[in-house]
Amino acid sequence: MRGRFIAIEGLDRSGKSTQCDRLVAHLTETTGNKTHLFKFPDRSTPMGQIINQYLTSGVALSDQAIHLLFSANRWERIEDIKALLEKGENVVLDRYYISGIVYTQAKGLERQWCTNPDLGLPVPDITLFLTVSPEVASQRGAYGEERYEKIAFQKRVAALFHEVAQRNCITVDASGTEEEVANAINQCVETVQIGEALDKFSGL
Ligand code: T5A
Ligand code: NA
Repeated sequence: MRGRFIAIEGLDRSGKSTQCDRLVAHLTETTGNKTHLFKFPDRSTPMGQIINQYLTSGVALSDQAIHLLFSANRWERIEDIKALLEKGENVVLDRYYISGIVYTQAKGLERQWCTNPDLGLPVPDITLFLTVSPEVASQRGAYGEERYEKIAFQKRVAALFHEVAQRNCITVDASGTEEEVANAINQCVETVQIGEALDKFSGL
């Protein structure tokens, strides 16, 4: 049987990375299978390094160009992810194509244009959307250092995320303690049904 494939989405500083680490530990323990974490953007690849420069040091790229790089950065890791799942190992994703679509759409580009480059990516068994108000997120450590960490922009992203999440995600309140959020996530993950074949992403 193939491994579990779980994505965690949310706003900047909603606690995704903290919860992904906890979920990896939880799945390793409860399923007895190896569990791997992939974080998007993956800043370690050559494309990821350009993305990192764009996010952190004001390198100029058109909205279209950076969007396609974010998508290509997912495609460049996807064969590795599929191979692990087929071996029966679990994969947790820290952001995936929903982030890709809503952050660019929040800049004013069309939903369909934003979706096209990610069509065909494998769909997770479950996507959890961590919700926290942009005001609460902005109180958390090191906020405001990266390009998109501005409250007005985050509010546009949040509105789009909430709309998309109704059909594509299970929403988890992430304003509680780390422990409370982790317990809520673990409960959601226990109910997941795993089909044999991975669906291909065909739109939100
Ligand atoms: N982006 C990304 C796109 O535009 N298109 C794309 O296709 C993709 C994939 C960087 C940016 O790129 C954009 C979105 C982003 O703007 P990123 O590297 O994932 O993406 O950056 P962030 O989302 O900002 O990731 P962060 O690591 O900054 O935030 P996390 O992972 O949500 O939060 P985390 O766990 O690191 O926690 C942040 C702080 O809060 C504390 C932690 O200790 C930490 O200090 N914290 C809590 N505090 C109180 N209560 C809790 N429950 C807490 N949980 C964590
Ligand atoms: Na950030």
